[in-house]
Amino acid sequence: SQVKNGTNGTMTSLPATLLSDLHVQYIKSLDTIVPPSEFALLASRPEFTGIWPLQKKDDLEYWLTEHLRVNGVYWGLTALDLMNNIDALERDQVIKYLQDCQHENGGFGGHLNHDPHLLYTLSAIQILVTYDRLDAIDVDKVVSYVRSLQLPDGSFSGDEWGEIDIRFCYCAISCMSLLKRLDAIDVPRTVEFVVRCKNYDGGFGSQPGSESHAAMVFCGVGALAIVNALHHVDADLLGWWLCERQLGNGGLNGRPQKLEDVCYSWWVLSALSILGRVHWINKEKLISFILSAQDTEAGGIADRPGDMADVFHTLFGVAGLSLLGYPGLKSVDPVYCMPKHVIQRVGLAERYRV
Ligand code: GRG
Ligand code: ZN
Repeated sequence: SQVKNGTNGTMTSLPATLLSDLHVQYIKSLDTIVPPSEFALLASRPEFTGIWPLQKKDDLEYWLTEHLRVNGVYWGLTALDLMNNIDALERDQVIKYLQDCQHENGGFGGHLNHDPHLLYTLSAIQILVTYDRLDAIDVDKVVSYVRSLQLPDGSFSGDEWGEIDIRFCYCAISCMSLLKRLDAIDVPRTVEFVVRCKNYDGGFGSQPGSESHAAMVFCGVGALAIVNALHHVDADLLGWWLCERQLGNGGLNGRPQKLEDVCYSWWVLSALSILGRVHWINKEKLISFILSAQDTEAGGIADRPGDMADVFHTLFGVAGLSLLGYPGLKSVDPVYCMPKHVIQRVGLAERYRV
């Protein structure tokens, strides 16, 4: 461990390595933990499947983020597989939970009895593909759900309420690609909309005319990569904007004048990786920054050193380290944000070229 002056003047110890075992325990600890006194009551509820995924139930945050459960399982499971511990979650319980989250219209809710949305539908498909269990659900229904959300200008709304942004184009394209059903949506029109979100700085915003933001850059570049349309990206211009996201402390921000955050290790680095320009940033400094955001006692990774860890930043920290070639981690696919061995198994690897 390195030793450094903390902001409050005390000496704090910074971890010099990835504490994988601790992070595996942290992710496992988010799964269930129902006290025996509550178990009988919970188990008697019709919606109970034995799993209350990925948040400790006694946290207030559990209830505030209840709509994010299916995403949480995807973040946790992917991080676990990259750390060679996919079996830390109960596969059959997760599959049953997802089945219970699928609606009659084919879409998935973020949790039991929650409305369907593209964000959760993609997470559910990612989990099922990772487990090689698409047979557990009605795939045709998912395809017709996603297809029903496409608008005449090629964009997608996230659900029936009609919020539109580039994230949902990515979700639809990734989802249909994983299901081998890109034929079911209008891909050329989707590409047209994504290209309209591109800015003079080479980046992408959430909608046409919106400021470039690294998470939207991932969505734009990822979507274009999947459908072999990367010729719409100026790799040098965008690569320059992306590498300018690195700050003096090694961390990356999501747009100019903003703070560093571990999740941009994914949004920025995945795009640089797709464009073949990871070497444009200082890898060693970014690795140190990610490692410094680990919780060395309870496990997990936070957005930045000293903040509370969560499963979202744990995935993006681990996935970022994987893109940086950190030892002992499985390779992650920069387009799908899934383990590369899974993307290879389904025959979708190396389809994209800059
Ligand atoms: C398969 C990895 C994967 C994703 C699916 C939903 C999605 C596709 C991508 C978008 C995810 C998203 C919106 C991430 C949030 C990024 C983020 C930290 C936004 C915060 O923005 P601000 O303005 O923070 O609050 P800054 O950093 O700009 O101060
Ligand atoms: Zn973040």
